[in-house]
Amino acid sequence: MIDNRGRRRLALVLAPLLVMALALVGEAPAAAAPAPSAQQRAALAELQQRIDATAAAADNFARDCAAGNFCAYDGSNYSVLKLLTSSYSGSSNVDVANNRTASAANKTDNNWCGWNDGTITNTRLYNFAPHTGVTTLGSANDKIDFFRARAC
Ligand SMILES: [Ca+2]
Ligand SMILES: [Ca+2]
Repeated sequence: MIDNRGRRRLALVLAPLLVMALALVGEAPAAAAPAPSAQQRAALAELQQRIDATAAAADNFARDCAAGNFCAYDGSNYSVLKLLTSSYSGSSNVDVANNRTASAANKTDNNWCGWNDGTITNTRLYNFAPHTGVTTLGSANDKIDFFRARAC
């Protein structure tokens, strides 16, 4: 998985290469564009490799949870039984089987939060940041009763 801090670090690494790639594109006149040098081609190939590796890393968890979805699992490490697959981004609660979620993958651009349905007041148990996975919920294990997306 790749968290937001990892994304920022990656962005710092990729930014100079992106600037170089844009400069190469910008410098090339439309009519008499010289062929890129071997050095330029190598730089672009390296940039493409890093972009591909980033995309692969971002999807390298909970492989049965497709991009754009939030998925909740009965077992740790996205295992046993997938309890929920949802691309919902509205403001209503998203129900899930009570007291079973042990891990979850948030492959959406929104925050998702897991809530406990209390007798008098509901309690927010866990916040799932966008594009992160949680392999084990710790003290929130087997307690979540519903989720909320976005402003949760
Ligand atoms: Ca469980
Ligand atoms: Ca509960």
